[in-house]
Amino acid sequence: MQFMFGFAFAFDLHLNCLQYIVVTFGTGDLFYIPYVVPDDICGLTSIQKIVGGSESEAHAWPWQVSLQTSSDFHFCGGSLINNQWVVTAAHCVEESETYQIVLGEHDRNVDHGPEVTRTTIKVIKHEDYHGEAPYPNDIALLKLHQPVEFTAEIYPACVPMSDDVFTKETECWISGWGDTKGNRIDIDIDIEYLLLVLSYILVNKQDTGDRTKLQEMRIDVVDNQSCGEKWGKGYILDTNICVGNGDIGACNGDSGGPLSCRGDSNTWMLAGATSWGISGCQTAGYPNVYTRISKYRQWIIEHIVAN
Ligand SMILES: [Ca+2]
Repeated sequence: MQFMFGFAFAFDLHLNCLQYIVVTFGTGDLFYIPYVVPDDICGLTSIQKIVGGSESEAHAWPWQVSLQTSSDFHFCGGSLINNQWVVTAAHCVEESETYQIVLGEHDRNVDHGPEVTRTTIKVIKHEDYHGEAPYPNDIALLKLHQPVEFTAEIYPACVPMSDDVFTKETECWISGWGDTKGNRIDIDIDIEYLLLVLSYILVNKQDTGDRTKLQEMRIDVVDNQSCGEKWGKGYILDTNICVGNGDIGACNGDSGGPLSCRGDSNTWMLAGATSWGISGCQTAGYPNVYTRISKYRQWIIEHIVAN
């Protein structure tokens, strides 16, 4: 098997053909482009999960990234899905902007060594994202200026198959650095979302945890019908996945950051990207709403291949 680019990995042998796009050139030679989403190289973490924790053990979620402005201002989370692409929420980013992506991070105030910083060379917001409730298609892809090497601290989440389902029996966790959601203020956003962001800030200010370190929380998936009944007609789309009950715990996840759920093969799937929730975040009865990544698998693959 021949690889076009220099960043083929030793473990490529384990890939199945789904991870390759076979392209032909004028000579008729076949080349294999490294995977688009590496279904066999994803979703592993060396940290065993303990229910009830709040600060995550360092690097428990090695796909978790921090989105920052060029002045190191953290404003959203995201998830690594292969060696050069990150999934986040569309409401976090603008296509005209360049962002810093910090991978391998845990404590944002301490340089541990595994942190890697990349800048974005492409920001792709979903074409049909609308910045007003219910924020449909709240997903974006970020291309890093250089691929990253996978390590114990930097590793992609699995992108779920289109028909993968996650239920309240699934073990799911949210994670994020929750203290900095207000940084979107200097970026062009609509007032409704701004209010949502402010509500997150208020909640997080009441949190006594150390918000410079990655926080995590075990959380239950709520089925879409129940979630829709709680929110009211039209709010919950089949491209959403709901978690929790809308109280303070569900605010732990940064916007754009991962909802990680344990898959059948015990690897962690990127079930969702944090999208929106109840203003104030403390009103029980209103689950938090995430972008359901399984519904965007094809969109993700198509845009990575084209870019
Ligand atoms: Ca650090």
